[in-house]
Amino acid sequence: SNWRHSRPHVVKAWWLAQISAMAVRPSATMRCCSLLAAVSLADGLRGLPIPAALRSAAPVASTSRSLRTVQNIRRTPHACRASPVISMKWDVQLAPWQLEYGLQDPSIPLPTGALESGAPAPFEITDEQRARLIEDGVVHIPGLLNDEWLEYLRSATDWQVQNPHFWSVAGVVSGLYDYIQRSIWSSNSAFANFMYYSPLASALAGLSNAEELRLATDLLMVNPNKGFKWHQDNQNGPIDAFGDNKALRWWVTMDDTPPDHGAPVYLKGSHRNTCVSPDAVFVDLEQDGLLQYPELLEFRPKAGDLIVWHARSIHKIDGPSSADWGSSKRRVLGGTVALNAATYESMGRALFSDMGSHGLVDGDPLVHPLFPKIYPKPEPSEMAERAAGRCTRTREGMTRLASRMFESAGEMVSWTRVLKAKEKSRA
Ligand SMILES: O=C(O)CCC(=O)C(=O)O
Repeated sequence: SNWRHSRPHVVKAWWLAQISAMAVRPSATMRCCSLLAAVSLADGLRGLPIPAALRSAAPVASTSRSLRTVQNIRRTPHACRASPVISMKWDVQLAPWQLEYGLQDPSIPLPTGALESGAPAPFEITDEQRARLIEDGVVHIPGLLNDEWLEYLRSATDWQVQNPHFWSVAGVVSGLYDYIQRSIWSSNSAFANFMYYSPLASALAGLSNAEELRLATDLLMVNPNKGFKWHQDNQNGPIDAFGDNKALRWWVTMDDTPPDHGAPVYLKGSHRNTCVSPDAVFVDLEQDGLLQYPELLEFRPKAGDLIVWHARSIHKIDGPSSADWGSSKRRVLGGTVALNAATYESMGRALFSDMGSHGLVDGDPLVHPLFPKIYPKPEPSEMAERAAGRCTRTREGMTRLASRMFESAGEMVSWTRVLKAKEKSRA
């Protein structure tokens, strides 16, 4: 029984050691990349279906208040802030022999009629909602998912957590989330079907008046233990997501927001800022000139709600003060869609959703099964590529990512040197 208790910690320590080795030794990194590529190509074990989770829908609320109020709240001392212990409370099994490496199919039945329609379910967007997105840079759409779709997405998520994929390891080991996995549409057919048939794509098209949408990236995020401080989004896939009318960020929650944490908060109008560098992720409101956007939009979405925003909108989510969601759940599927005739624009960036082989170069039309069309309807040939396991990470794609990460690490080092030299000369 001692082993049973200590096993998760041993496995976690083992993965941490692997990841640290990758970070500090370039040669080891390259070796790991080859290993990761090899296992990503392997067609692994299949998982088994798990019964659906329970649903609880509730009414909607969102509030707007001033930055000053929220800054005061943030300054309130938190109980137990020190040394939070992240438990593997969902008992995510990360032992290498318990992971899935290839395609996964939980065989969860789709809501009635979804498959037959061959297209996303309809969803009406109002003029007021469209105007809010343009004006504020963010909009809350209550009730995107009906009971059937909500239960479907919850079942898919719970199944995924109980059948973790190899690609979730780094995120789960970090403890930032209880479970986190990017490009989940490509490995798990339940999430692919959600993208093809749920009302999500119709809502996004309605908000942007787009005629065509492609999925540029997605991310399953379960329980953000430490929250996510003020930031803009720059992992949007190989597209120009900061451009005008080029992309939309989206976020569908499967759980009600708790009363005192977990609420997405946005700086109203901050999508128009010109002071935050496109490379930045986290921002400092004062130093980055963002106090000119003093109005906060704080949303308290309910299960099944959607939030949509511009990638430049500055936002955050505060985790619980204990940095641990305990037994409660906060399951979210989020991502970015490219609008209309988008082009492939990697711009030399290290992009976590661009780890496959596609032959596209900057400026090419973004037409490839790795960035699947989801509106007005999915493309059967692209769906077949995914189902055959060919929308996956490859050695070429991972080497591309690794080399770009090294390049940006090199840039960062030389930039820090320049900064230090400047500071010295000033002193
Ligand atoms: O929901 C979360 O955990 C973080 C969401 C977020 O800030 C984002 O997707 O940019």
